[in-house]
Amino acid sequence: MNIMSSVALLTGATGQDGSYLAELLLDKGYEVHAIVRRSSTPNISRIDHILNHPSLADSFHLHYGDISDGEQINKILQTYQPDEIYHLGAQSHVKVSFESAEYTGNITGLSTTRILEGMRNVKKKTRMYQASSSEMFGGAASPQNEESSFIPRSPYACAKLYGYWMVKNYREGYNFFASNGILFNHESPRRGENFVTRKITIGAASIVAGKAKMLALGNLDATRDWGFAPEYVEGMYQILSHTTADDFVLATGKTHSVREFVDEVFAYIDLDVDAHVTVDPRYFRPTEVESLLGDARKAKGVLGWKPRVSFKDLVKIMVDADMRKMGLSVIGEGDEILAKHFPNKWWMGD
Ligand code: NAP
Ligand code: G4F
Repeated sequence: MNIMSSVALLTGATGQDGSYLAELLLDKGYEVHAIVRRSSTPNISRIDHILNHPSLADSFHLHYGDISDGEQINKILQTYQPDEIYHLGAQSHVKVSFESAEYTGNITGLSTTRILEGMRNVKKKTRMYQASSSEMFGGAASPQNEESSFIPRSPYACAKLYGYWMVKNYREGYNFFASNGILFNHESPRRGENFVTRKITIGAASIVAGKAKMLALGNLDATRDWGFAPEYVEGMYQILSHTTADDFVLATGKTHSVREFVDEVFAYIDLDVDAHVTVDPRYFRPTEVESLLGDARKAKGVLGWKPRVSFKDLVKIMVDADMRKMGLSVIGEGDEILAKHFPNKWWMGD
């Protein structure tokens, strides 16, 4: 353990964003601690490569814990006294939140209070990042920025809004350095398989591989502001490195429908959408967020944060990765985009 390193504590390190963020912080020389829940099947596939890395593994420490367990969070905070906490752990699936509303409130909402309360017992001035979400805007008019109304349209969005306000309250009430990153959708080859972008890229690759014939989706008309996840974790780091605690929207400023995402994926690998895509009402939500479009001018102006990967680029990166994972030959434009925008790529592999 290097005594001079800054210490970061992550929740959600086994997820898409947490795995990229762990790599980013380790690359910057941090000692990284992660709270990981015990599961009967392995849940560390996204961070396995870090745990086996010859030079990074020694600075990366996993601790069993659940973000429903305030006592364990307290213990870990007391023991490791982190300089920075990135609270990314959540039940993060919007559709699931309608089926598990109370659970989502507990995990996605109340966990933020557990972290903030734990911080009251830490002696040093710890900085805390809260993974807030564009879902909180819900039905608000586009484009959405830090001044927009919040009109949450799911139990998930309500839980995230609770966490958002707790962060603001502790910042004002206790002078905490606690910041909300209000992130619009961001995707990658590590995206969970039941979010729509990844479901589409895996679905298309499975059709090419002859493993599936059809891809069933829900609402194709919803639009989202989709960016590339590694750029968004860079933004998280910049938010906590800023001189003052504040709230920032991170987004690309472009919105596209689910249908456009399908069209782009299928065109890239020369598949016929009509022959393979169906709509199944099982995937509809009781209340839908029809359109999200972010205005990230504040993050650009104050932090200098600006995403480089376009919608079309994102599609190619994700399709190439899923084709490769299925042992298929790849077109390779995604690899070229990564090489162009990230010549000194700090994350490892897909
Ligand atoms: P993700 O891939 O679903 O990861 C969620 C993480 O939370 C996983 O590591 C998961 O662990 C962990 N977790 C869930 N329940 C837990 C519990 N009870 N105790 C401990 N850990 C638990 O999510 P993501 O896409 O990386 O997103 C990261 C955060 O940003 C989330 O809070 C999400 O709501 C928020 N967000 C995401 C986006 C986006 O577009 N990706 C946009 C805005 C905000 P397991 O691996 O064990 O399941
Ligand atoms: O990919 P999604 O499930 O993402 P959603 O609901 O926008 O939430 C994601 O982004 C939020 C940020 O805005 C995060 F806070 C949250 O944690 C998560 O990462 O759905 C996107 C859209 C929706 O309109 C949905 O109705 O795609 C539509 N959709 C259409 N067919 C589908 C499907 N979504 C899923 N998951 N599966 C489908 O088959």
